[in-house]
Amino acid sequence: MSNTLYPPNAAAAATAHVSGMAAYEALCQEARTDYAGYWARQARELLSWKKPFTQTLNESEAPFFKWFEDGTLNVSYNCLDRHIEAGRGERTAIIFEADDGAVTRVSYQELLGKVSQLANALKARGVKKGDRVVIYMPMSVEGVVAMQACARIGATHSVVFGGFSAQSLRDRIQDAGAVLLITADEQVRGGKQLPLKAIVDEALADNACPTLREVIVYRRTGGAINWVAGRDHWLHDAVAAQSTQCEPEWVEAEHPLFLLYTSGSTGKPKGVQHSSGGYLLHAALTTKWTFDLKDDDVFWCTADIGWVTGHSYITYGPLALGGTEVVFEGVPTYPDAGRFWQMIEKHKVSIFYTAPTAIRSLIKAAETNAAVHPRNYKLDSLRILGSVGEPINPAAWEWYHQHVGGSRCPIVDTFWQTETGGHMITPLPGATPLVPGSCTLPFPGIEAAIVDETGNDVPNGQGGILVVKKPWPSMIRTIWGDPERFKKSYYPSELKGYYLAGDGAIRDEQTGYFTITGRIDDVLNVSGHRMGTMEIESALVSCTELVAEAAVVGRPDDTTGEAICAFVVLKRPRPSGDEAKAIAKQLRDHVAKEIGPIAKPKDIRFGDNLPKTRSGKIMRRLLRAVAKGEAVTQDTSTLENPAILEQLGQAY
Ligand code: 6R9
Repeated sequence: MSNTLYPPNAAAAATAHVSGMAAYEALCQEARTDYAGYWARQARELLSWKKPFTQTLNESEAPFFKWFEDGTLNVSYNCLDRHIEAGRGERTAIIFEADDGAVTRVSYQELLGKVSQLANALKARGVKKGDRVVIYMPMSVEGVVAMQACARIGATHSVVFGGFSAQSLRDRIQDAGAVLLITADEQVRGGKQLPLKAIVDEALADNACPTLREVIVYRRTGGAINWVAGRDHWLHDAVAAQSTQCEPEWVEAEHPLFLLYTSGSTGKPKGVQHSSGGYLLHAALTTKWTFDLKDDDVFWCTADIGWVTGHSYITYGPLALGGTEVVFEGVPTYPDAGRFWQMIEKHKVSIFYTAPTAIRSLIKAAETNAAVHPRNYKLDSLRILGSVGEPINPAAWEWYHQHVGGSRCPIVDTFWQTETGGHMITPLPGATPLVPGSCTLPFPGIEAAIVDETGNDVPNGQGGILVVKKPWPSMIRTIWGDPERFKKSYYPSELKGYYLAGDGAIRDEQTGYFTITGRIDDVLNVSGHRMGTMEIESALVSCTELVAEAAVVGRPDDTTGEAICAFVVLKRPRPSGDEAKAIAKQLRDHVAKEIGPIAKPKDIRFGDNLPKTRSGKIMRRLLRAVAKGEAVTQDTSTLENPAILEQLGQAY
């Protein structure tokens, strides 16, 4: 954390939804005084309920908390119909920019028509409230429509990121017990056409997913694909005869809106289950306060809908508020690394939300190619910048602030997780003085704290475990099909009933500001993507013809935040030189096939065995030092075979 303090711009702060620290404090105070009352007020003011709730929070089955339990609503009604009923149907909901730069604008009225047609098509195919639908789509209007259509009929969606492999997709379809899948023929990224349908075919091969009845395919490129008659249907055919009206399914507030699989400390990804009412409330409230979204804003969140950020800040939050947002199909570096800046200029984006890893790679690009430096673009439409997914280092923060934000835009460094549904610790742009590298203070109503292993508060200035002391509306409800794992992972008995985030943090002695110090479990954060070390280890050892044993750790990386480093013992003699390179490539390809390209280890190191204690435990701390290229200062006297340290020094 740096020491520079950036107070909010007074003129801009004056008109903010939360204007000034006193207003922030007052909200926090309201929540402290009457916790349930505070959240009930927000839920009544921000959401439209079919049947108003009378019970705000039910803690009787803690940690399975229930919010707004006896109320009913529909998420898609809240995101679409109510804006049209208020006479705002002609407003642009989505400005879609394709990989090749083609732009499509979709109004709220048009979006509702598309969502209703697909919702009707799903119903016609027998999809019912509570059924699970997997969405494996490119960044597209149709991807958002697919999610909203599920919400409209009360089907629970589970979006799988388009970069995941057939194996990962299959695991998720099976775990969710999905009945239908929505995909595209191909996706287009960086000028390349990449398969989606072919991966779906592979995932479904050999009747691997018996619950899945049908596949709906959006024609994005028209590329050649395989077709299973009876199972596969074109999206345009499925919706052609459907009405643009569809009565929303009014669901209970606790009805599962979606499952989203994420990595934990064990090998198997977990299906994080979110609610309808509580989730939507926080997605909307954080979009309003953290981004200060107003009618004349153009909001752009660069995340993919396959991650939670795309759920809360593309599909749900901005639409719940009737905002106008950019949805982008492509990548930040195509046709060149000026793409983001060019798009901000073109669409007059006023709120821009991206990940530190993107910023760091664009800094690098601008350093080597002056033509893609943000100073070449007209970025004066910007008024607020955001960061998410990993800690933003002060140097990247300063560059983002100066060169993208013209030293006038506050940066909201938003700390949150798939499990939290929305922002937990974040500055509010019209209130909070900023410190580069710190996510500053909890969102009003979020009781974040730092404790020791027994759940006792630690003083400011002393690091500890990040917890949330009280339940909040958008929290994870359970892990799909595994309530025990939910309790064990997030509410371990020694933590006094606090939610365990899995991150370490420290609060500044003077300001009380939070800085996240990184995961305290075996989860890595590579380019803002969460991955379990065990997940990658299982993928490596599943290459049974080659691998005897594998251990995976993270090491710091200038661009991606963390990089994956794998230590591998082969079933054959330890290779070196070109042979080692070839085997390393084979292993990377294997991991890409098992999980997806994002999980490919950057470094692979081969040893005759792994460093273990005499009791057989892999010495991970030592491996982390080796991965960093640090001298091993740790006591290695308990090492069974000290000679391997030298072998592991070589990375391929
Ligand atoms: C939204 C999202 C969650 C993990 C989280 C933490 C890291 C996210 C951060 C941050 C520091 C921030 N993280 N935002 N660390 N500062 N502003 O990223 O969800 O994919 O579940 O990852 O990401 O380690 O625990 P998810």
